[in-house]
Amino acid sequence: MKDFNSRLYFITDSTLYEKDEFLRRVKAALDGGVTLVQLREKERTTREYLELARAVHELTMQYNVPLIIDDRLDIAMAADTEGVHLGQSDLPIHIARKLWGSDKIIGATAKTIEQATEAYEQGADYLGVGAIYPTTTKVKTILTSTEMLDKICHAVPIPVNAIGGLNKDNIDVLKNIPIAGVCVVSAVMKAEDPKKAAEELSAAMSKKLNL
Ligand code: TZP
Ligand code: MG
Repeated sequence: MKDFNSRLYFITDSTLYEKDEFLRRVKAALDGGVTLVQLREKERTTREYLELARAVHELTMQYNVPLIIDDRLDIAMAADTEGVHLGQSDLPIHIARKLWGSDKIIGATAKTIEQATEAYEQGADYLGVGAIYPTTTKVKTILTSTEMLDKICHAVPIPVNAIGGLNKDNIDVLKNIPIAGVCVVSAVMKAEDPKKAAEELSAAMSKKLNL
């Protein structure tokens, strides 16, 4: 069943921690109320990615929070997660949709109205747009203006999330832009207390963005 809420979308980075500590942090983020989790691995072998996907999926299923796999439809299918997130150099959305069916969550990255419209028309369920601020997370990206984010939100009828350098102290910049939520890596992953970080970010979103 395709039922998801991208309000507080937590994207993981396992590179900084041993496996147990990484899983402990993912669990803490879930305890803190994140509504969607993405496993994002760039360096691991296929086997390692699959193994970690299964371990994280065991956790997310306990919280009824969908798990999205970054970049790799094969891993998402093999681990039977709820979704996959595809960038502009990954498998095209329409092919992933054809391969995986209509029930799964397929997210796309978009930085322009053209990319957003194309992803929507090909069957994407949500969009990630950014980077809004410079980010310390390892990523090949350029900044996207809040004006472009606003235009993309108005151009497509699917949920749009802001991403990139966002935290509880700087989300005001998203005020009055009809985003569905925010995506964060560092703000939760690198926090001393990931549960508290997720709770505080959630509270700031309610207060500052009416989300
Ligand atoms: N895409 C655009 S920015 C980004 C991705 C995956 C990383 C966001 O990480 P952080 O730590 O929340 O800035
Ligand atoms: Mg990706």
